[in-house]
This record gives sequence, structure tokens and C-alpha cells, in this order.
Amino acid sequence: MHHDLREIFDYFTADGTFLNGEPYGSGHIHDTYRVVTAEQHKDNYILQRLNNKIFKNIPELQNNIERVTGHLNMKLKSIPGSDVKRECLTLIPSKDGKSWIIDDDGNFWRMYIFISNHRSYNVVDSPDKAFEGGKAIGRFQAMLADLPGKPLFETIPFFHNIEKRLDTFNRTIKADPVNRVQNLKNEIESVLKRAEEMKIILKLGREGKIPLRITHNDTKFNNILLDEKDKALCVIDLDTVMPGYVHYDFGDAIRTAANIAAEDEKELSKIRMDIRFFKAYARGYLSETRDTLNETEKDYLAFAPRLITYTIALRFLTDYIDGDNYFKIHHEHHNLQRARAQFKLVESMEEQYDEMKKIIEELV
Ligand code: ADP
Ligand code: GN1
Ligand code: MG
Repeated sequence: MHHDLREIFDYFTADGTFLNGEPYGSGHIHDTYRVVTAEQHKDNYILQRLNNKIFKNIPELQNNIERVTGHLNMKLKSIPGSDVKRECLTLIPSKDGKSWIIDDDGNFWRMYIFISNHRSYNVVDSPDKAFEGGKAIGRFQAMLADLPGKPLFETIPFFHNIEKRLDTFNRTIKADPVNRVQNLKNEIESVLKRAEEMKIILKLGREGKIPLRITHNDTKFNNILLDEKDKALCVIDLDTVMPGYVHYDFGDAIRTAANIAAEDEKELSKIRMDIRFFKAYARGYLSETRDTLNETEKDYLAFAPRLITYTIALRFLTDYIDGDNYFKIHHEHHNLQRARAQFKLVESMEEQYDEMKKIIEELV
């Protein structure tokens, strides 16, 4: 569908004149555009058509983001030398004072200041970058620990809940709406044989051994922007910031920061977790969180990447069986290719699990 980006842009109170707007980034959920303004010295912007099939309550979602960015903004302002406009997302209010608008076709849109001179990586190519990512997520978690007010709204209920994800998977297999199940014996086996051990984090939560904290819940590495010197700059994609276990953030970051291949690499032999990247990320992360995490949280950090990589593999596979209704795909069997790649990564983590545990023990 074609959208008149200039018209959408004009609903907001941006400083600057619309020059052009182009699709931007490689997110799987929203339609994201970069808007360049005519004036050289003025900000550029990110304009997003929000996916309201996935996020069913946009006002509550936006209210979360207003609270989170407001809090981060306030904290950063009190730190001398900080560059608030680049270290934290800034929402642009609409002309009627809200942080989103609805266009004539019923689409929801929001706008942020474009974070200038950032670097974004789908695949990480050095331990130093992984270390910076770990610091960014650790600091993010620390800065939000004292967010005032009621708990954040759960924008996607049971988002990382592996028991619910497995229920949905089993229901989708039964329904088999597009006849894909017959060719997926190996993948389904990969899910089922690991299902029980994956429930441990939920179990620890129910037993009160690990607390719910404010977590990001989507810490894939391209949601962590680095600056021009590849130092931690800003954590973006705040749609799923809500109560969660720290393992979700640690696990998802390792899934993407320590995989030497692309998330959807077709050639499975190229996929492997590089333990040096794991170690670097963990060092960065623990440098910010060592004193706040409890013993059980620390004990299960090494397990977390296995859980989240498995969860994402399961979600890609479920979406494939369901007929590709959730993630944006770029070719017919894309979700299957992604699922296979993620299962290969799970295997690589399993092979290196003892070493991962040892590294965490040494670091804490
Ligand atoms: P999705 O949920 O679809 O992944 P994101 O909010 O992560 O959407 O945005 C998609 C991409 O757009 C990001 O990966 C990043 O490259 C870019 N992006 C988003 N917000 C900004 C911003 N404020 N400044 C610069 N780039 C951004
Ligand atoms: C989606 O929004 P994006 O592209 O950063 C997804 C994550 C998955 C990821 C897999 C809201 O992340 O949960 O881990 O794709 N986000 C949502 O690449 O479902
Ligand atoms: Mg994203």
C-alpha cells in the first residue's frame, strides 16, 4: 500500500520541512521509514506505521513508551556530557498532543527523532561490539529499575512464555491450515525433544527464585545502536518493554550478538555461536548488573541463550505452519529457513554449554 509520508509527517509537530521519506532498517514488525528534512541543521525523523495486528492496544503501548523514554530522558539529563537526543528515543507529539496519530485509512503512526550517526549491526563482527551491547542492555535495565508508577502494560501477553508458545505450536500443528506439517518431521522433533527442559525459567519464577523486573524483551542486536566509534549509544524498539525475567534479554542478545552468521542463514554449516562474543557480551552486561542480580538469576544466565534461541526458532516455525501471518517475510519459505538456522544455533550453544557456564561463573 502506498502512504503519503509527507501528509503523515504533517500531522506531527516536527521541526523541519519534509524533503523525502524512504523505507528504513530491517525490523520484522512495523513499516519503518526515515524522513529527511530539507534543512541541513535540523533533525531527521523515523516514521513508523505500527503493526496493530500484533500490538492490539496502541494507546497503552504508546503510554508505556512515553513513560520509559520520559524516565530515561530525565536520568540522562542529569548526567554531565550526555547527548540526550542520541542516547534515548524521543517521541514527537502530534498536533493534537498525542504520541501517535490515526490516518484516514485507520493506520496508526508514530514519529521519533532519527538518531544521527549511529551504527547498526545485524551480524556482529568483533567482541568489542558485543561488549558494548552488553553494557547498553545492562545500563538500560539499571536505569529503568526505579520507574515510578504502576507496572508497565503488557503489550503482548505471555510474550516469552514458553509454555504458551508450545501450546500455540501444538494447536497450529493440529490445524495445519496451509498443509505444511507433512514436510516438517525433523523440525517438529527438534521442538518436542527440548520442550520440557525449556520450562525451567518459568518454574523458577513461579517458585519466587527469580523476580520479574522491567526488561526490554527484544534485545536483538540491531535494536542496540552504537555510535560512530562503535560505543554503546542507544537501545531502541521499546514496544515490548514490560515485566520480564533478565534471562529473556540476556538470551536474545546472545542469540544475535554471538551468532557469526545471519539470523536466516540458509547454509547451515556457516552458523555457530562464537564463544568469544558470548564472553564479551556477558562481561559488558555484568559490569552494569553484577550487584543487582540475585544468585539464581546469575546461575541461569548461561542457559538463557538456549531458551531464547529455541523460543524464536519455535515462533518462526509456528508462523510458517500458520501460513506466515506474523513476521514479515521476503520469500516463500523464509520463516522455515529462519527456524532451521535458529535450531542450528541452539545445537551450537548446547555443544558449548559447559564452557558458557564456566565463563559466567568466572565473571560473577
Ligand atoms: P521493528 O519492531 O519492526 O523491528 P524498530 O522500532 O526496531 O521496528 O525499527 C526498525 C529499524 O529502524 C531499527 O532496527 C533501526 O535500524 C531503525 N530505527 C528505529 N528507530 C530509530 C531511530 N530513532 N533512529 C535511527 N534509527 C532507528
Ligand atoms: C521481531 O521487531 P524486531 O524485528 O526487532 C520480534 C522479536 C523476535 C525478532 C526475531 C514484537 O523483532 O520477538 O525475536 O523479530 N518482535 C516482536 O528476529 O514479535
Ligand atoms: Mg527492531
